[in-house]
Amino acid sequence: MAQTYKRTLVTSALPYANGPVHIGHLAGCYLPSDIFVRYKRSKGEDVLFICGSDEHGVPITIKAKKEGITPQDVVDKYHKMMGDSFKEFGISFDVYSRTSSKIHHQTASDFFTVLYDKGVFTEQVTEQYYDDEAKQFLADRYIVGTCPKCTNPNAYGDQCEKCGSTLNPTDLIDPKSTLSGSKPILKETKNWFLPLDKLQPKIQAYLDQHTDWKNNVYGQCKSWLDSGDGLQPRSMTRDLDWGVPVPVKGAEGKVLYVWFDAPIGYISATKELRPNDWELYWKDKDTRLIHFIGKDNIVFHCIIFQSMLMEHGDFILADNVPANEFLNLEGDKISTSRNWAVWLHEYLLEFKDKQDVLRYTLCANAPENKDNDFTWKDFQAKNNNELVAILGNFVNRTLVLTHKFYNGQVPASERYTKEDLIVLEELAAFPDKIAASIEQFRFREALSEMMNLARLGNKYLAETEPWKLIKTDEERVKTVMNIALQITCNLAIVCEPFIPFTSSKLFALLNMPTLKWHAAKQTSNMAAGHQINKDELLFAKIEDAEIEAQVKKLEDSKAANVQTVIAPSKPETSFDDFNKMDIRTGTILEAERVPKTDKLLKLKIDTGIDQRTVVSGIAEYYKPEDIIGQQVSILVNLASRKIKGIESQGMILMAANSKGELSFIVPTKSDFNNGSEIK
Ligand code: B3M
Ligand code: ZN
Repeated sequence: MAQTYKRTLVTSALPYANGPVHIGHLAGCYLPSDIFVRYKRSKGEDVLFICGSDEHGVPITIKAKKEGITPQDVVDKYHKMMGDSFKEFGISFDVYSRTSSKIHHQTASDFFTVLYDKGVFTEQVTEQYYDDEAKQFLADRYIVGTCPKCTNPNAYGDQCEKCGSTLNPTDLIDPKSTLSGSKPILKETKNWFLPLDKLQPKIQAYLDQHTDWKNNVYGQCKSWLDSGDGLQPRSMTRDLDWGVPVPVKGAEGKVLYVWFDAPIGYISATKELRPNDWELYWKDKDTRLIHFIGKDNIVFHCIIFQSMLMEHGDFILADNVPANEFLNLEGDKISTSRNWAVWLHEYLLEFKDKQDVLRYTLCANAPENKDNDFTWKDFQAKNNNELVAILGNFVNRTLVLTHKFYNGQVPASERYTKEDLIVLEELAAFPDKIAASIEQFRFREALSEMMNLARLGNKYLAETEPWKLIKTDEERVKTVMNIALQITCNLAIVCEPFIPFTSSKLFALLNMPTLKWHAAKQTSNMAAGHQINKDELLFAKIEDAEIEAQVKKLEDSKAANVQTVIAPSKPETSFDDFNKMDIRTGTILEAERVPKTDKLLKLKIDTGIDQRTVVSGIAEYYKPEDIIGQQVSILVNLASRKIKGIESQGMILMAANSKGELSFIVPTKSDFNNGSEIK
């Protein structure tokens, strides 16, 4: 609501430290929050920008299990990796903390204790799913099943990612353990619940004060409150061993629910950053708290975390929670497991010093109100047709002409024409226009206004044609070039939140100190006589080959992910039946195609027992000349039979994958002579 604040605390969702950052994360919340904060700093406002790694929860332990390392190893690796790539990409967090830190454990633990002592939680013994093979309760992502709301068959125990519903494991239809794949059993356990049902009226009242939130956010919250039975109690503790221990007697072996501790991470990180005055940012009503998140985090931030803050009592509540929708990649949902993503650390290596091209493209295509798509073709077009052709072109022409006409010294403006005055007036109006869009979290609109300023510059040069005019009216050209330089300087100011690397390069080219936002309302920042530096191109064209290489990389990962179909198992067999088979190692001595067939090879095999002929259907995968000397496994006591008129005595054993490809099965150690038994 319209209120003036003394300071702003901006948080950006704490990413799980279980994998690297990809463009979906960036577009979802990190880039918009960075733009917002950079703009606030440029305005000279008191703002803190908080983030860190979310290091608890089942996503971490699942990853650790998969890689055969400890959860701590997982979070150490990805915390560093994510922190480094955010930094290199220019995401200007004031602090990038982590929830495994001591200060966080203490803060989260204390927070729980306050709510516990106030009697906020309801203590309940309930039946929860338990994996009897893995000897573990199945919380959150340890359990999957069919979503009762939208029938997505891969909903997690805490959330359906398809329809966004928050779930409890017992809501799932046909649940399965992701640890063993088995059907879980129910087992009693005690947990502490946040009674969201009882808190609903308070949450309702809070949301009623925030009808100004983005439609997608407000709408999702409303639908939670208005749905069927309204909000349901939610357990804030888990029977797991990775997380913040529940600080209550009788809760040994339990940890805080990751969505209880993670948002408290914003508070811990602020404490770490400002040990002496962090409370100002969390407890003073003159502070404006804003959470930037992705759409799958809406309910946790807008409802659960705000309820926690309300019940605690010492803290301010969020004034806004701008959430973006999802970014797709080349028309397909970004997926870590299918490697369908553009990974930030790879981008930074492959597109050295081109952070701003990605920042620009992601902002121009931000999924602000609906899901949106990133394509490499569009990335190239945004660079070549906008950054190079509009912004780069204007700046370059201005700098080159200044050197050519005045040896790089800013000329004095002489007399303004009516057209000049209009341009100057428009120039001075840009910062407020851009600011208004940023303040409303409309970053795409703000970015396109910024580019309109470069367009204005191009149009002005095209109309005044200083390169021609210099021959007939030198005095007039001085004014024109002075104005073009003022536009360039103001561009350096207003582009900073979006493309900060370009902004510093521009200030350096102009030989100017970094100017703040308010200066962009002036039209005389570049003083007459000021010497600028030698011109340099701001952006380089991106060639087709670079884009094709990226598209190919994605196609390769698609090919590598063709769903493997596992054949169902055959009916049981007895040991005696298996034992009747005599399988030996052998070596192919000769191989030739069986005439008039595509698949068959006639092989001569040394089995150790004898040398014999076998007809084998492997011709599509192996050329005769390549397999002479190849070791094989052969079933030697198979009744012989005639194939295409050839007596085949035995069968070569092959592994066959779901693509129908074949591979020999051989001992992996070298000294297994022909005739060794396989059993
Ligand atoms: N780690 C979810 C996510 O990465 C979660 C956000 C926590 S914000 C407090 O999508
Ligand atoms: Zn669903």
